[in-house]
Amino acid sequence: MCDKDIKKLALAHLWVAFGAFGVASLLGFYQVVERSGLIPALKSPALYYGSVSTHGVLMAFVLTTFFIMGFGYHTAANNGAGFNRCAAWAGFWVAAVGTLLAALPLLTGNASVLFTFYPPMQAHPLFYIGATLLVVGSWVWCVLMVMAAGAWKQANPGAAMPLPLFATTGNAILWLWSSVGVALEVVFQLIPWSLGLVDTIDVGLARTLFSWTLHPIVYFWLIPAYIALYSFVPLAAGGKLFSEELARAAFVLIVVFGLPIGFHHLYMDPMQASGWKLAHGVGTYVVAIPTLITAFTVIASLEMAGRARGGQGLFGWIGALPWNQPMVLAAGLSLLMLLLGGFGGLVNASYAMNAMVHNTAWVPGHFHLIFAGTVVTLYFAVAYRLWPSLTGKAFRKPCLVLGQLWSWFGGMAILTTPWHILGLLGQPRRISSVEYDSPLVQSWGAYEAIMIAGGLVLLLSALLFVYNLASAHWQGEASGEDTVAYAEPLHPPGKIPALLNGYAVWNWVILLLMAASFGYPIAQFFLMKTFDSSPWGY
Ligand code: HAS
Ligand code: CU
Repeated sequence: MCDKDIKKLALAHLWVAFGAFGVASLLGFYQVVERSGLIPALKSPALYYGSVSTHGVLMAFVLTTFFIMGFGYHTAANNGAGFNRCAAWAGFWVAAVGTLLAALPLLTGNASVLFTFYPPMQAHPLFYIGATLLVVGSWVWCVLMVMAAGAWKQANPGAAMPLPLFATTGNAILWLWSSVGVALEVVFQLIPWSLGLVDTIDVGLARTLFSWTLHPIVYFWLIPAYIALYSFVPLAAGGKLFSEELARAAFVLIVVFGLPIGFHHLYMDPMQASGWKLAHGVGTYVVAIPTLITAFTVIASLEMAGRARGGQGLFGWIGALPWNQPMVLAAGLSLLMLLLGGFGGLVNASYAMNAMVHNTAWVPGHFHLIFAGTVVTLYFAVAYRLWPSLTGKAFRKPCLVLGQLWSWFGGMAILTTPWHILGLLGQPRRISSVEYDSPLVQSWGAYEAIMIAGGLVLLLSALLFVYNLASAHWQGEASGEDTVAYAEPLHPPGKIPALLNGYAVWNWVILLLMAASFGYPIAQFFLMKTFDSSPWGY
């Protein structure tokens, strides 16, 4: 029989997530040192590519997926939505076995294809099979979350679904839609090709299918962070959520508009026409709107809380907020990183300006700031929030919790500022070193050195995070906390319109938008028959 305890289920997921995070952080530090070339003994392009591939897969796929599943199960159970715990454990084990299978070729240098694994780079079949199992495990989670929400609605006809449950369901639906692209690519192209069943595949089609997944996957990572901003932050600040309706609208907009816009990753690729790229570019600007709504609603909630605590004047409320609360501190730091990381995203999304930054160090600068910065900081805060109730133990030294959040912010600032500058100075991304000598290449040296300092601070902060969790879990004193509370809205929503209380209609809208934005661009590979080198003609 499987274990039905929700706390054990959530903890198992979170420990896999944070274990992967710890290993990936070590690799990250090695990479900044290797790239700088300052320690010649550590210079090894082969090791570098193996390391950066493992780092990317662990951070972008393992940390995120396990965190999202664990937090999602916890959210559903704490909001009165039941699901089959045995199926959840089965999903956990499928995903865990997939991770282990993918780790074998990664750690032996047989899957040095980076986290985007674009062909014609080829990995060992085990890598693709392991990644597929990780996704299959996450599908179990998606189906359980959708069913849990459906059962909740049946049991509470006409009632407003709790906001965290509504958002978690939206994330499950988003991921089901998003993962279809990469699943088609892996199952019909990469696995047969890596097994030698077909000689060649159309890399244009592969990149198009991957772009179907690549943009919405970042919102799959982001939604749990926004759940924390809406559902935990106002309460931790001593206030209420400014508007629940706006929060729901933001989640719906992310789910619907996050999907049909992946071509902003393909602006510089030749196989799609400019009209399609421009259309996806316009959609990319639309999907910034829910983030602007989120910033507005969360900052308004914080302002109300600050004023209720006696803050005066235009900005006095900021100082009045309880910055010693990890959740409040994490919100402030992550909003600052979102401001700058989001600005970088808007530069990327501009069809014209993308030419300036594409495939330069600017891009890892962007996604470390917004993902590793904003999103992961809020993952930390969620872990700190849930830990006392999940483990029943309190943190031994609260100052170490705050210190960890500050050091992660500081390290991220030190790491990503030079990265953005290096991008503008033309340094390519995805390479271990540039061999030619020129004044321009020499000018990169100082920034590379600063990045080592950033990487070191981040490594120490990552280790401190794992230490904080482990020491509380195994050596902490009883916390006395059993449940987790969520923020109340300022005006309790009376009747929520059906469109903001479920996704049935939105699924049809998504179907239409996806058919319009990806239908012909994918069909062209079959209609035009430019290459006819595989048994299926692609
Ligand atoms: Fe991105 C590439 C565009 C958001 C992650 N992105 C990436 C890659 C990753 C990634 C991993 O259009 C690399 C993929 C690869 O390896 O090839 N991104 C955007 C845009 C947004 C965006 C427009 N990205 C994200 C998020 C991510 C993420 C979120 C992870 C979680 N991104 C791109 C593009 C590329 C790209 C191109 C391809 C680049 C290329 O050429 O390869 C938007 O969603 C961002 C919207 C955000 C804003 C910010 C609003 C400001 C706010 C702050 C308010 C705070 C205040 C301070 C005022 C517009 C919310 C208050 C402070 C207090 C203390 C109270
Ligand atoms: Cu994107």
